[in-house]
Amino acid sequence: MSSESAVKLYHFPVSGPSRGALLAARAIGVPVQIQIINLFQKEQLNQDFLKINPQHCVPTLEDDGFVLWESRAIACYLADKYGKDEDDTLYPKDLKQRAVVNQRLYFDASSLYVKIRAICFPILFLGETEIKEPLKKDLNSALEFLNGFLENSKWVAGHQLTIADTSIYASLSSILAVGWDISSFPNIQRWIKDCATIPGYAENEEGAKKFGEAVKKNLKK
Ligand SMILES: N[C@@H](CCC(=O)N[C@@H](CS)C(=O)NCC(=O)O)C(=O)O
Repeated sequence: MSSESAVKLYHFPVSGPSRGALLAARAIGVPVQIQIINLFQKEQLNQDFLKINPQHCVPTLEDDGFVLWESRAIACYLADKYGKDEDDTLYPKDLKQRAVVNQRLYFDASSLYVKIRAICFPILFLGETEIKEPLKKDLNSALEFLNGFLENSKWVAGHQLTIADTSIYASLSSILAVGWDISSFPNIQRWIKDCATIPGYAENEEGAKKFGEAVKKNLKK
């Protein structure tokens, strides 16, 4: 694929969902042309971007005129369209294996990421300066489940890396960069080390670090 025909990703490295889509693209190996939408400067509300995505969120994908947002939908689309046939592991075609990957993706979208956002959004944008106990417990309960998924499994949806790992790792790396204590989740600790082998890992860490710094800056010392 030439760089002119590369898929375009409207992206902000600080955003966990945006990093999730990019990490999936890197794992799949599809060339991506990145256009930064700086959310701290409200660039998502620029008219040009609103014409592409009236919901004004990143990540947003543009592929030969086809526009898609929602990070996990983007990961599924990229894996289906650009995944290599001989490497049917990132988003398996087998019905049951794919169903488990989908289950983990929905777990991230509806539980893990939501609980991370519930902690960080008020600190980043609403003047909150501490992490309240109920929110801590809520996130740790999701982490218990994640730790359980990894009990007898190298990756979150089985013995192969999938787009569930890229999505969940992008979410988790944000809160790890804030300094979350995961010492009581040994399977997660082991999996995090394996995630360092995912293509695009370093790029994800860079964005997560910026996210962590932005949150920590607003936390009461
Ligand atoms: N569920 C969406 C969440 C996307 C989202 O909320 N993106 C945020 C950044 S983390 C955003 O673009 N916010 C700007 C806005 O909504 O105006 C996904 O996974 O892509």
